[in-house]
Amino acid sequence: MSEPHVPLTGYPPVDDGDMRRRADAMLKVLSTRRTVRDFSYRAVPRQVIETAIKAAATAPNGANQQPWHFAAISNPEMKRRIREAAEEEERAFYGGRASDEWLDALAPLGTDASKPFLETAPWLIAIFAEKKGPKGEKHYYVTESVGIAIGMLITTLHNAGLATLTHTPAPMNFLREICGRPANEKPLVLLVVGHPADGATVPAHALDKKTFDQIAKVWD
Ligand code: IYR
Repeated sequence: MSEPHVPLTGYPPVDDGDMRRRADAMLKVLSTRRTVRDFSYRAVPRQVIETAIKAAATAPNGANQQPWHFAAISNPEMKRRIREAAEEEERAFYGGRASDEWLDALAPLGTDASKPFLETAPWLIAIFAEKKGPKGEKHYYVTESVGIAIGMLITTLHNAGLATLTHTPAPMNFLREICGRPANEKPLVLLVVGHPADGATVPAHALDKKTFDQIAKVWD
């Protein structure tokens, strides 16, 4: 027997013209998103971060298990510990762990093991994926679900006027310890959030986007 259902709400009729205008407007907003690595010290209200996390948690996910945890950190001592641990991993990465092919692919970004933004930016959001439930229950499509939620988090923060960086020091198990998370959770992304520094730049190659025809084919 199926579970109880309730009527669908939240989809008032929209005509094709409005639909097109709304899609165009969203594309315009998202087209200005850049991955930022130079952050300002300017504070960001806690409430904006909490709202963005609530928006992320509306994401579609496997069997409604909501297999995520968001650890939002503005505490300077925690940020310092995260920077220290991340830079240690990054020194190993840039100092030999990464293949030459990988380092060649990263060269246009100009990144290195130094991660000052982990202390400069007002907020770090560590996103954890609950690989299994707290009692070992099986979870489904965990990486997909949490990945979609992270996309919605970035979209909400960008739409609010904030810059983000998806930072993935590997391995980043230190985040589990610093944030006090249990062993069934795996850190997936460390999202750096704040305002860009005055005069921040981005790599020119980040502006090279594949054309629509390179990424899509439409049958109608
Ligand atoms: N985690 C390293 C390396 C790095 C890897 C990829 I793939 C990037 O798109 C960017 C950086 C770092 O953060 O420097």
